[in-house]
Amino acid sequence: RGATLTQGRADFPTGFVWGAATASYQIEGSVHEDGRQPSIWDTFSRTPGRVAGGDTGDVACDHYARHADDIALMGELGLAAYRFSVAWPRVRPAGGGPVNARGLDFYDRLVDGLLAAGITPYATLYHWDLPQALEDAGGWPERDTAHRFAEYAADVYERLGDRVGHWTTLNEPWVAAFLGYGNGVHAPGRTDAAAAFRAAHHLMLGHGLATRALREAGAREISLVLNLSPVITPAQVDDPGAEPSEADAEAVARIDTLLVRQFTEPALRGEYPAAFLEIVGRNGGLDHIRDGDLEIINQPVDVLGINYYNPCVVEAGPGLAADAAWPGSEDVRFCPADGVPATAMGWPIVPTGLSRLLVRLSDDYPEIGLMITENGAAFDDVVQDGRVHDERRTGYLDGHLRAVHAAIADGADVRGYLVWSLLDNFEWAEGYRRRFGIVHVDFTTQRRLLKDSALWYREVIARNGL
Ligand code: PNW
Repeated sequence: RGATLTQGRADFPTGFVWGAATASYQIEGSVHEDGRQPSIWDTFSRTPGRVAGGDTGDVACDHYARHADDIALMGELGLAAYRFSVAWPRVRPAGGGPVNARGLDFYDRLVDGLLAAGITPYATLYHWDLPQALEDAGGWPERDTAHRFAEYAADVYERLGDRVGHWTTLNEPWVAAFLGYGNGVHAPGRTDAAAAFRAAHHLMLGHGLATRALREAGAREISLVLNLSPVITPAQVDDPGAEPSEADAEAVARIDTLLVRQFTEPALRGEYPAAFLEIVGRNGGLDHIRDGDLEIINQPVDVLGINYYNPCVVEAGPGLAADAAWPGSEDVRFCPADGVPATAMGWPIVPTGLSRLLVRLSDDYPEIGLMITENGAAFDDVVQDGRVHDERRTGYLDGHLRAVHAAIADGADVRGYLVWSLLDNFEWAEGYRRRFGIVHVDFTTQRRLLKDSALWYREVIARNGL
């Protein structure tokens, strides 16, 4: 089965879900409003040198105050679905401790507004804004954080569960653990491989505990969202069928184990790969993985959410010994993808990587539904006479939708596609200089402007295809 990408018309299945995604700290602003307390991203972004330009999420897209206008914008685009995240530090400002009803009121208004506009809400419970109080108590490397997460998840479900049917526990536990605690590029900025492995396990334990709590409370659909990339060799960028050498195949398998199977195997099969346990054993030990944890992590979930931006290109050879995002991979070299264009993030544009990934996941985990919960690109957009001619973004989205279409034709059960992102926003360590939106935001005036890619996406949605 070799997914090939087509041009011309491509009709998507009836009921395919079209939408867009955002995350709380990246768009809301109003960080002191209605009882919210700091998250690790408030602390991190206020620490000089951590975020490009010294940017913070203090104002961001001012979505907290402007959500009604933003919902109107979504209506104009014809979105069927909107994926947002709930800010834990609004709901339980101290992490544990009392529930802050005023924080939940905001999501109440948001959900009611979405439903009134005919847009289905997809709620994510953790998109990286851990309450600072919990980090002060040790953060995700501490087991208690997983229990606090499940309590908070139950609070949110209790308030919104009568109107929200689609729930995601975690967004990208790999990034939260290995950029947050491994290489320190993200909050809380710690650099400790052992802490990163502990964080990853406790994130997954939190996923399992929260899934169990939500299910018992009656949640209809529960998903886990992972940042997944096919891991390929340089030769496979151009020729997906190229045979890797034995040494390269070993490098590929190692990175795949750390990026993909570290999460999919416990969540969907109830076990950690042996090769993974061996790496953890050499990086701080296995004591934090207790009997019974894997049963908790392996709760049935309905959908696997996939955030895809680019493939991971590696070969055997002296690698990034200094980068604690990849413990145990000092003999793996991360390679540029030569000969293909890149986005403003420097991420190579390889749409066939998405079809390869989707077909592989549906081969390995045939029982789980798939959803593209993020896909998109940053480019250096310019406003010209009231327009943003972002044809490269449109090209990126078109190419990746063709990859989704090809994977569906190959039998992958892909149920929907959510663009990252609805709005230009706070792009984590990159601040506001990287624009992923299909809607342009002027961060001085807060004016929104539909980019050409948004106008194009509106047409795609209207005709359910390309
Ligand atoms: C995802 N990496 O982040 C997040 O879910 C979004 O919040 C974010 O804005 C978007 O993708 C674009 O970056 C990632 O270094 C950040 O591998 C970094 C990586 C992957 C995903």
